[in-house]
Amino acid sequence: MSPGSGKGRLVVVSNRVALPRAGKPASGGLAVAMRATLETRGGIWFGWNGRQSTQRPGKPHRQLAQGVEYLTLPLTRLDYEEYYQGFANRMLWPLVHYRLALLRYQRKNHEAYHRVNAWFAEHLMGILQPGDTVWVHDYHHVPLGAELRARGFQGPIGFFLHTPFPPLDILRALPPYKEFLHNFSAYDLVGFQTRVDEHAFIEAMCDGIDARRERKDGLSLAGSRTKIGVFPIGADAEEIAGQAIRGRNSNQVAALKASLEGRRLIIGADRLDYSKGIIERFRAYRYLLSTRPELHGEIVFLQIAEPSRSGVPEYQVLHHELDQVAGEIIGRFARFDWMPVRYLGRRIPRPTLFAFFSVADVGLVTPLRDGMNLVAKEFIAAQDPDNPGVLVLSELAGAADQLTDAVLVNPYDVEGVGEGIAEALAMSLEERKHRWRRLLAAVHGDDIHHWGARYLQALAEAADWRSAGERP
Ligand code: GDG
Repeated sequence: MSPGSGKGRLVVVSNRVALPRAGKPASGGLAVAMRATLETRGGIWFGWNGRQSTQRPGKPHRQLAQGVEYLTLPLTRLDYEEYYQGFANRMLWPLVHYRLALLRYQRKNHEAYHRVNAWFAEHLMGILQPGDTVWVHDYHHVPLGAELRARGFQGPIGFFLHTPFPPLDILRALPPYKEFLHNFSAYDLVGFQTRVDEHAFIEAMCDGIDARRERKDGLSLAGSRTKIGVFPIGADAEEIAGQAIRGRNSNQVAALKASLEGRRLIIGADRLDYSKGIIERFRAYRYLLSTRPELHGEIVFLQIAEPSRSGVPEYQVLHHELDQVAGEIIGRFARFDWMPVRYLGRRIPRPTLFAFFSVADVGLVTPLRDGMNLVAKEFIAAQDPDNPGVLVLSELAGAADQLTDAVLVNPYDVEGVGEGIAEALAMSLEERKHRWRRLLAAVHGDDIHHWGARYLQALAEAADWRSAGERP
């Protein structure tokens, strides 16, 4: 049996594992899709449990649910500080989002990145069996494939990057960028969200470390072959539509509508992250209010921003800036009977979120850079077909490749985003319906379940191609 055709177990590795909790459905599109794939095929989900410990445990914690094995490990305080906060959050995250001014590089953090990935590989080697397929997710684990190969694992290993991949000239800000790039040649398949990311990756591999192109979708380096592909991640469109319909009759939606008193609702929902362009969005809203007095008292902007990575200084600054700009808008425009902005600094339940999306007139998704952005797709999936809202979407989100019928804006152009919101508010019902139908078709075309199946099929083919290249 060739490595690619193995029908063995699937072993998913990601920074955070969505552990099943009794009676609770998986939250988040990726968690739902991974679980569904693992439950059908049988397999293991391996990764960090989100906690810190004083010592490294001897073996991962094991939990079984619906035929899936969840294996998780805590990080030591030092690994958490150096690998997770230091390298993943303060170096790789800003790097892949093109934010050079925010990079913080320290050699000890880079060493910790390799130390943690080597430690994960040690544990995985005790688990993996012939015929297994490994699927590694995201920038936290780029070296994992090479660590597994160095320990003798020969089965298929795929990698998928959820974030953008920056061009070589940006990547070179990472001092050991060559070593970083070399890691990718251990994988059979490297998947990206968009063509732009794929293109940047191929150029970086060829110009940065002399990889050679083979056919149109492959690279070879030092005798090993890696396939490259684009797999735009999707939302669970049907599930979201169902939750939105049920939620439209909920108490929360009734309370929200009553509080709006007939005013139109503009909504945004993001992790509080500088890549999401939230501050710039507030400035755009401020511009809108300052140039269109006729909208005063007529609209409300509801921003939901769940705090994220709050131990990282750059996120604390962001939090402070958001408080400031929201307060300033209220101070300048609010009337005793009208609040132009509502800002919720916490997470709300998914069904409530989708129900709120479904009654909103405008959805604002304006990241400065985003691998995909699932909120954009979820907003479309949640709309009421008889009265759909309008999506204002950053052209710098991966989702803009598929959602071309949204009102596309450049998030750096504060006035342009303000004009985009005005255009969305003025759009006729006929035009809204027309655009929404096309957008919904695009969201269905890249459904999350389809995404997982497509990636794994391509991984099996890539593994066959790689092993064919290894024959004498
Ligand atoms: C990375 C990439 C890529 C948001 N507020 C609440 C809430 N959310 C949910 C959304 C959505 C998820 O969080 C955010 O997904 P994104 O795709 O926007 O972004 P990242 O977390 O940065 O994820 C990104 C993604 O990976 C997948 O490949 O699209 O580009 O950066 O599902 O609905 N959920 C709840 N309450 C909230 O208040 N329950």
